[in-house]
Amino acid sequence: MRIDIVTIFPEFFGVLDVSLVGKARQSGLLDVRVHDLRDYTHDRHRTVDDTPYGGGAGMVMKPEPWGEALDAILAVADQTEPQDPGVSSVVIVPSPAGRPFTQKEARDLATVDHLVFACGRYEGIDQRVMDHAATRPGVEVREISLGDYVLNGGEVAAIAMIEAVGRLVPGMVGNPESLTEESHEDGLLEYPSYTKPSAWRGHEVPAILLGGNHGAIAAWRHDQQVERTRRVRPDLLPDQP
Ligand code: JEE
Repeated sequence: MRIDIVTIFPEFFGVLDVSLVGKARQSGLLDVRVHDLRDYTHDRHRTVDDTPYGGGAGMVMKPEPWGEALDAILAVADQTEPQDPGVSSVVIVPSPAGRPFTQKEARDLATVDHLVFACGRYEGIDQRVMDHAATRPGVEVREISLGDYVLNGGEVAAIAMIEAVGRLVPGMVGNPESLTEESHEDGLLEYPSYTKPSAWRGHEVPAILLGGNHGAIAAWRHDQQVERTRRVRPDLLPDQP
């Protein structure tokens, strides 16, 4: 999978050299490239923002640098076979006004060959950038929100999305069994986990887990899942009051 990231803060993405995503990059499974939006400006001050039409607070990202950056990055996608009608690139625009990012979205994005993350700052990106990109053959644009809270830009959201997608890319994870388990998800929160020692600072591991009765352990774990879900995420259970 190829991932291009456009941002005015390329240094945020240093974290992608680390851990699972870092290993996938070393193995060649993930090809991640970070682009500085200011490299696509032409003025002395490398300006990327301007005042909003219609007034209002803050600044908006100018369309021209974004247009040139996406022209360069999507030129690769344009070269794919004309008789291939499918989507070759998905442009993801992190936005507080996007549809919510979910595990389902992550699973879908993990099947795409080319992802482009367009990370905005200020009050966001001129809407015509997204509208124009969506007119390109083979390109789909998705405005996606990491969650219902306000960040200062799209970078942190993009990093979270790349980690969630990256671990699902086929051939990538160190532990395929943990992913099989996730795909059989029942929509409940996880049960609590314990490891050695069996007693620590006066807290005991639940006795059922030490007994080796695998049927009883499975039933206890399921019970814990239901109880925890009712307590902290009742919205996940069917038949809401
Ligand atoms: C991308 C700029 C900052 C702050 C106006 C008006 C928004 C933009 N889950 C998520 N939260 N925030 C983002 C996100 C934030 C971004 C950009 C993503 C680019 N910003 C910004 C304030 C506002 N506010 C009232 O409603 C809330 C706009 C994000 C994701 N993904």
